Amino acid sequence: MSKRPNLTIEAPRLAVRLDRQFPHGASSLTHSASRLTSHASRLTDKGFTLIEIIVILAVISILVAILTPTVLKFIDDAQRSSAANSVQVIAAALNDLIKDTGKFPGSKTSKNFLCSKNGDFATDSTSTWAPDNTVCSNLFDHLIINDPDGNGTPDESVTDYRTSGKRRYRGPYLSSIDEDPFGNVFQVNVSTLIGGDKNPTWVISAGPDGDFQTAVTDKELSGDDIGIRLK
Ligand SMILES: [Ca+2]
Ligand SMILES: [Ca+2]
Repeated sequence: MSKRPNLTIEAPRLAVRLDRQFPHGASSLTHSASRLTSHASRLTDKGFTLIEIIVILAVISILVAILTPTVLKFIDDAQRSSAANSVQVIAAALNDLIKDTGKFPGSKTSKNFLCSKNGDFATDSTSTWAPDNTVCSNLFDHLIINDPDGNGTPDESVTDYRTSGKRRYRGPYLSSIDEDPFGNVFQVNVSTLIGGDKNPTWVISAGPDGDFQTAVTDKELSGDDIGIRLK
């Protein structure tokens, strides 16, 4: 059986505790209410800031979703434009080399292709391009230094382009040759310049997809390949 509280004794005790809690009566209660309101206001402020952040993040996400395709297309266009410019520059330099020396680069090397020094070898759906350096003479050795035999000794009178006479090597024809903008080597099917070969001679990049769709014997470009014909 529970013990009932003695109200006669508890009432004065409660009065004493209230006096201790609110010693200034109504003014103290008003002050306490004000503090509660302030605290609530701060909480509201924090909640509003959070909402603002969420809204900003949502706006940023929408902008990224809208702008990303545009930016990617801009980058792709810039890379394709760079590759198109590079094949033209390499082709012009090869024409200058041929005009100066009176020699086709293919006649100065036993390899069927010229390839830029840096970069990976693109995959090749046509199976007609150089798969690796074993069949590539370095464009660097023709257009930047006079060492088409690639033995590391430029300007050799017999194996390299002539260095004297009216028809002689007047390079360098370029300051540098990098890989294409997609990380692969530029290729030139240079053997087609000699021996009355009827096939076209391409200076070519495999393009953004890193795969050749244009065969060595094709007269027109295919896929996203980027190239220019020397003949
Ligand atoms: Ca040499
Ligand atoms: Ca391609």
